[in-house]
Amino acid sequence: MKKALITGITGQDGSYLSEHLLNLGYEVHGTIRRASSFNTGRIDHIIDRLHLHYGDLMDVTAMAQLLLKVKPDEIYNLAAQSHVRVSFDQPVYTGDVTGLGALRLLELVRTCAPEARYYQAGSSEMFGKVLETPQSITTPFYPRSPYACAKVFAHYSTVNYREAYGLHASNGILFNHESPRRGETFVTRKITRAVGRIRAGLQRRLSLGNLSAKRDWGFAGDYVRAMHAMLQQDKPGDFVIATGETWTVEQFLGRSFSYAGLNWREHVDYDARLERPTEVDLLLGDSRPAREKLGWKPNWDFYMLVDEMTKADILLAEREAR
Ligand code: NAP
Ligand code: F7E
Repeated sequence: MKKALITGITGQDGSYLSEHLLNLGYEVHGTIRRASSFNTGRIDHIIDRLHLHYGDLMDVTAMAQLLLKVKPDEIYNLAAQSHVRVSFDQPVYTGDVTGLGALRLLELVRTCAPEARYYQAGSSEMFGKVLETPQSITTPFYPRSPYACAKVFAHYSTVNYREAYGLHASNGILFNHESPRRGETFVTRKITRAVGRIRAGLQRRLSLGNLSAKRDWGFAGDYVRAMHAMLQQDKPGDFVIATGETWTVEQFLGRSFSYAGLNWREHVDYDARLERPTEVDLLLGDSRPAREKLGWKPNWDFYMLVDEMTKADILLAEREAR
């Protein structure tokens, strides 16, 4: 039985990746952080089948002990301070966890588990102020936030450890991917949560920032399949994972509100504090190499994504209202 170790198992992607690996027959280990309140909500439904360990990318000693104890065949580094807006408020912390955290882990893989295959959770935010459209694996990076700068550092550290030490280390450059388990401060979930609550009479207004930003939004459940597929390749490599379609925040907003029979213009306020000092205006990914080499393709399109997220949040708000 293959063993996988997932950092960030309590996050959106960690939960879907755990399900996928369990279905494939893996023994799944993951790191969790001690918090003053429960933080395993996304994995509670499978928690009896998981092996959870306290761990933090800031804590080299604990991570080293974990690698030596678990001896994973595959390591998925999903842990990060992953919020772009927050990274402007906590730039050094974000650099430490999201950038240096990956390097710390790579160094531990090199010394404690050199045979393990390593996946680095890269991001389309690295393309930032895009230098070409669509963005592909050969598009130069132009990061626009401390988060994106940290991810660029993690990306090149992964490439360097592959080339310098022969690690089987791969970067997935994933475009935005969402789900009913998405964190509630990311724009898609913030919108669908508000739609559910407005419809249930629990909320009246929704404050948003820039509505004209364009994103290539996919479904997280589809994207974790690509992470696993990368580590099954004989040779490690870097892949862009995207749907190949781009939509504005306003289009997401319009679709979600109309799904619930509401008009967004009657409920949404503009709040300048939600703008970023430097914005990423347009993301659109070219994932053809992943489709050809990994046999990967997304099953959900934009409309399905918005509708499923909205439906789930309508049900959640109805439960809250009761
Ligand atoms: P997420 O929901 O924010 O989850 C982040 C995970 O990292 C959580 O489990 C969190 O633990 C953990 N974490 C944070 N700081 C940590 C630390 N110092 N040590 C150990 N664990 C720590 O993110 P996601 O959406 O699942 O994304 C997964 C990864 O893909 C992230 O690296 C993200 O930057 C990257 N990414 C995401 C997208 C996307 O659209 N979702 C696109 C491209 C790349 P707690 O639960 O304890 O906070
Ligand atoms: O913003 C605009 C905002 O925070 C999307 C992370 O998973 O994907 C995510 O980063 C857009 C931006 O995602 C609000 O200005 C307007 O243009 O949902 P987001 P993100 O910044 O694209 C990438 C690929 C990652 O790697 C990251 O980890 O929406 N926007 N009004 C807003 N955004 C938020 N959060 N809140 C608003 O009220």
